[in-house]
Amino acid sequence: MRISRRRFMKLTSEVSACALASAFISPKSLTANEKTAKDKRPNILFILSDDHSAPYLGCYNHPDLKTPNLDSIAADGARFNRAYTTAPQCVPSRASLMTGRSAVDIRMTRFTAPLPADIISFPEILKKAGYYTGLVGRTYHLDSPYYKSEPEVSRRVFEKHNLRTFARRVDYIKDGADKDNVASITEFLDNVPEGRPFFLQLGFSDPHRPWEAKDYEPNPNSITIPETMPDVPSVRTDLAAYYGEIQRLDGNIGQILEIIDKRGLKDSTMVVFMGDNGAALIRGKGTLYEYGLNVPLLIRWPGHIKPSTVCDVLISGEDIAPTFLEAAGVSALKEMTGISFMNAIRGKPFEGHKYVFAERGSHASLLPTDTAAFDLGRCVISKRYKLIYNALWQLPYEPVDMWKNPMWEDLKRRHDEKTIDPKFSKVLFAEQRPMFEVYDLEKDPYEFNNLAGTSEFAEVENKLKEALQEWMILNQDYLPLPIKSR
Ligand SMILES: [Ca+2]
Repeated sequence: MRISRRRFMKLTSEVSACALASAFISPKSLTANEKTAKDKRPNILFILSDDHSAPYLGCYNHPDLKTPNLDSIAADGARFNRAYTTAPQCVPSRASLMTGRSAVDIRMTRFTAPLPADIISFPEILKKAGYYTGLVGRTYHLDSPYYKSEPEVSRRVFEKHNLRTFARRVDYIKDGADKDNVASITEFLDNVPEGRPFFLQLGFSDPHRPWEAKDYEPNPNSITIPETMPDVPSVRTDLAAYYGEIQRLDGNIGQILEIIDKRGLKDSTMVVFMGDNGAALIRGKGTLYEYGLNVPLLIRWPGHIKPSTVCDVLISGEDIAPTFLEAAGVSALKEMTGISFMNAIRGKPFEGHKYVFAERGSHASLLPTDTAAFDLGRCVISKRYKLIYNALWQLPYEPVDMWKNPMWEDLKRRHDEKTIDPKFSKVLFAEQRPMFEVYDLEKDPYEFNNLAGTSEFAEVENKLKEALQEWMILNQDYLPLPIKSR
């Protein structure tokens, strides 16, 4: 059985926060326990999963995934269908989440870069405003992600120049595995000084590869294969393993929500769940396609969001910081290019971005042996269309985090033997990629039909290139601009 992406994301008769101003619930209705104005500032719990594309949750109408806990966040609050990270990889995306700026602007396009000390992150602003702040669980990635396994020379440089900054930026830091998150959040909450609101970023490793949640996997033969992938046994096995990790994640999230609710913090806490970038599936993580950038974004904030709100506005990873700052009653920095989507959350009219942008750079601590390790690309997304600019168009596609992966090896073999649908051979195994790709996301949500260079869509392509040109100039981008001189 196949299912279209459109069906995954289809709006039902649920309320659109963007359209209905009447959906706004006055904060007055929830101030039964009226205290001082300062006390009304919400706690913010920001939960990040690792490598998670938007349709892969029950609440995005996925036909196979059972994710009741995450679905409950959407049911109690809002689900955003078009949230895009600013990069299809952990580090640059998380850097944007933390700073409200593009990874290019803040010099974070090399995966192992530490966030420069002069770049201010929003938790620092919250801390200054009186919040107790913490980073817990899956590493926040921004003191150099693999610091412990970095080569000795890098470690020496980090020490010599004092490049690890996050212990100074927040009150509480604790790296840990997913199984440790309950203990860590408990300790964090115990440490919150009385009378102060908290901000906590809680990271999960699931569903990052390797996929090992065997006990949570559905039967590979019974799952639905999306149109982005050939329906062959190796794909089924791989995808079922991905679903297993998501279903395990959901159980862990349930434990976290239970802690918040049992402590009586439900009404005073804005719970936000988001993927840090898309899934490590083919044409996912590491690419500027939808599966690389379009992530789940769910927000629960009782009394402020009408239950089962669904929102289709374009959201960028850059918008998280200014939105959290507005929720806390603090001004965003002028350097922040993200915009607060608090009006969308509250059901007020909200236009949002005309365009959102993303970049692809180096990956992990790898030498540039293929485009999984090193690729250079930019992308601009409008409400309907997307333009991808492959600066290393001469090189073929190689999926990220899939070295010696049995599924990918199987697809390569099938391509060589010509037993794979040619439409997959074309997009996965071409010797070179196009420099420009343009997709109509409404008609072609799986991005198979490249419209770049066609006369019919020349105006669309030019408009997108102009928007990207402007963004690249303003971000001091080091790549050649997409519109050349005569
Ligand atoms: Ca990630």
